[in-house]
Amino acid sequence: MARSRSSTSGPWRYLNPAYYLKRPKRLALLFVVFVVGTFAFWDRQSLVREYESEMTKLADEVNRLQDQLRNVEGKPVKQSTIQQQYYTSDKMMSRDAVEIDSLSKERREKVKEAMRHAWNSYVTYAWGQDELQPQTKNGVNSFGGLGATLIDSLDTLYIMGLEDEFRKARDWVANSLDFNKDYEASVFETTIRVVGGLLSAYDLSGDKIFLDKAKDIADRLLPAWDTSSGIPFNRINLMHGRAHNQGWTNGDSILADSGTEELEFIALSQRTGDPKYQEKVENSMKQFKKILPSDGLLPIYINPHSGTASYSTITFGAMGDSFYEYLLKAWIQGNKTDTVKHYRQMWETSMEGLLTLVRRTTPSSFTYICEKTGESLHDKMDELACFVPGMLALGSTGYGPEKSKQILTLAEELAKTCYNFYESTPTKLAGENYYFHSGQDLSVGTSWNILRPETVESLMYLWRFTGDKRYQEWGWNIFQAFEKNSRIESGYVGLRDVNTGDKDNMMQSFFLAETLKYLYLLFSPPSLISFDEWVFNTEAHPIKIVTRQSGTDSKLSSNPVVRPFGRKQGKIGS
Ligand code: DMJ
Repeated sequence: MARSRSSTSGPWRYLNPAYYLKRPKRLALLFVVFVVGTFAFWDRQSLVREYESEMTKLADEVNRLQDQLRNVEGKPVKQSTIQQQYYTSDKMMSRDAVEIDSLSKERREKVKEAMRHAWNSYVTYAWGQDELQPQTKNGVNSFGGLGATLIDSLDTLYIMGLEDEFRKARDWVANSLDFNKDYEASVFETTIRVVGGLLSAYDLSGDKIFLDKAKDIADRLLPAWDTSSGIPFNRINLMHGRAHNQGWTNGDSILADSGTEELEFIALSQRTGDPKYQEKVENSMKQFKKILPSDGLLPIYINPHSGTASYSTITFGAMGDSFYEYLLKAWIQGNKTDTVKHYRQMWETSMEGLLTLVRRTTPSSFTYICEKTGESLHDKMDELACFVPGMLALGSTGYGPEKSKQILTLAEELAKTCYNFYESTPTKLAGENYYFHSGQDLSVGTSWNILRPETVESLMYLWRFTGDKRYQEWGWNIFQAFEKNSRIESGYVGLRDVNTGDKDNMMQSFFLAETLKYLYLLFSPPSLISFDEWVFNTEAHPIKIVTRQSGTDSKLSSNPVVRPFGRKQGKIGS
């Protein structure tokens, strides 16, 4: 008689508990296999985790030792090989491997979601145009139609691991980006957003299309430097190459507009092997060095023909700010060698000048930076000047211990003031500038908020340099205020008035380039875009540090191209 097919016959019998109850030896064997298997799996997982955390610890240790060495020798040292490997391996962006606490993880996911919302809104309503007007759901070409938001967003998408979005943007750059526009572009805005954004995308991804495009636009900007002093004009026609200054400056060039191109143009020379970009910006820097007063503070208007300063205001806010930022960062970009030490010296001179502008409010003793015209100080500070705490923290490490402490303390005090610019308004978003009247601490002047990044930028630096979680809390509060007041169904808008919450109709490209990127980094491990290997341009585009030495600098044209990464293109994620 044929045996009936049941669960006790064939391969199914092994699943029947009764089978094992009758065969205790097999049950024991099964148990042993299960235990050994589980142990092997668990052991492998914990080995991987241990390996990753050991790598992080080793990287930190190497950095610490390098710092010590730097202090002992007073010299820059080579990049950490371990850090280098971490970033150059194909697993470069699997950085979640580095532990961050679960709260930070949760918060940075929220920031990433905000980026997704801003980006998708731009894609839906303003694709390929410069900026999105979220209320009216249309794009505007505020920079000549160069896809400013798209280019400004490339590296943020990459760092956050928004792979599909990055690839789509990359294809637009490859197939549709056209710089041949009959448009009077701002040399400064085009450099920091477009050249900077493209170079950063190149340094991160290794995709040559970004470098080719950066070269194309930089070539169109270059004639702006053809002045008798070497200090550039601030506007140029992208199609015809005619450069000029706008009427309202009386023919003068603006300090920040003329002295915030070093990072991008030096990086371009390093990566293309063509020295002409670096030569232009370093030539104008020579002129700035010549006219730098003993307190290192230059007024905001400079005559491009004579190369001298016109009588005007000194400020770390609008029109002055990033000139000082780039003195420090050009030194860091060159890896702090003798070839670039004059940048550091100029920066230190300017910081002595800055100290003379520092005052405290009454009654609460908030520290702020005054503006100055002639010999008169004005008790006014722009939110734009809130990049200073971050810059001071970044520069503090180059001083001896005592001075370093003084500078870092000042950075912390100023960051507190900047945070209070936010905390003190009904919407918890900062106004554009503040006045400090005796007995009244701070009061908002121009009351709009256009999604600016400077305060969260400084919080990110301070958190990295001090490890104080208070800066993460402050950043989180600011992020929540943006979510509450600025987020609408079709993007993010600024406020016309931080007192009433009345909304404007513009999603500035720097919100995606800077504000959201710095917030994301505030909740990420410091090894993500580490300060040992990267320097942020003034639009928050990370540029790879490449050591500069006089010999290699002068041979740039015959040198092979400096490729920041040896790794394969295309692996992205966070
Ligand atoms: C950005 O374009 C840059 O950060 C620039 O240096 C200053 N202004 C905006 C952000 O506020």
